[in-house]
Amino acid sequence: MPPALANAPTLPERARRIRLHALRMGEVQGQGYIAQALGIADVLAVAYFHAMSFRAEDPAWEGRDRFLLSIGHYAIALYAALAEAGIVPVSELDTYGSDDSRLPMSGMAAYTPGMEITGGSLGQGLTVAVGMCLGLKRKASRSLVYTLLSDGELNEGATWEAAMSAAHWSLDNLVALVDVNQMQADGRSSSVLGFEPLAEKWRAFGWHAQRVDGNDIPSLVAAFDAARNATVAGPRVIICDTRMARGVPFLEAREKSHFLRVEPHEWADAIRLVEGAAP
Ligand SMILES: Cc1ncc(C[n+]2csc(CCOP(=O)(O)OP(=O)(O)O)c2C)c(N)n1
Ligand SMILES: [Mg+2]
Repeated sequence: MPPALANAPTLPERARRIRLHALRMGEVQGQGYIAQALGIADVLAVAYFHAMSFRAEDPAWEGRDRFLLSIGHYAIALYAALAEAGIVPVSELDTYGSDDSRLPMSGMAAYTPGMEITGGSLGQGLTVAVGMCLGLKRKASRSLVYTLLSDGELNEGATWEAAMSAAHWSLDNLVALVDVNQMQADGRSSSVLGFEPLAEKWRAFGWHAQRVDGNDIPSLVAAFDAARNATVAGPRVIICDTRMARGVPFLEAREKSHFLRVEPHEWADAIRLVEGAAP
């Protein structure tokens, strides 16, 4: 291993820093999609610091793997990862959600380096990913397209239309990541519109499907490796069961976790808890 890599932060440390960046952004607004960011931090750490090829100094490098954030409201989580990756300056995170900021509350491709698509109108990320994968294949590119969608987006018909298309075109350069945090704006996912058995559904749609604990870094590493190296034809999906607000127990306990309001004095407590969890 080259010395630079030997000194690189571990994946748990990357995940911890992603959580801290997200909490600091959350504190700027006093509220927001912080539970999603804390829940998905381990997945983002493994995506950016184990699985994906990118150049921090050249985010539009043609040979990069793409990361498509379908769920625009998770932008706070992706900004945290982009900052940790050196694509967005950490000092800029303080501008999150402010007028004229490059970091709007919902992710927009035109504003932010490293933000590949404008998400937020839910259910579209996978459709865009399918088109992008087809285009990359035509160019004989070896890049992979990762796209993060939420369990709420499983309620969208377009998601399943895209899933069928990806299998039809045998898109083995596509890796969908589904954040199953069991929550949506209107309540628990299982009461809004049930989607189980989920891995079996994706398999029936022609996908190589794995289901893992999305807060367990070794399991995620194994799943990302298997998704890349699987010799089967067709698209891959990693279904990630995550816990909202992971790492901050008093926020994990909140029922209405889709959009958290956090009292001013609680931010420091939350940051202390994550800082104290140094691996
Ligand atoms: C097409 C569309 N319909 C509705 C919304 C409003 N909306 C914003 S977030 C959200 C919840 C979606 O579920 P999920 O992403 O699983 O929620 P979370 O896990 O973040 O609580 C909804 C319905 C939207 N952004 N786009
Ligand atoms: Mg959800």
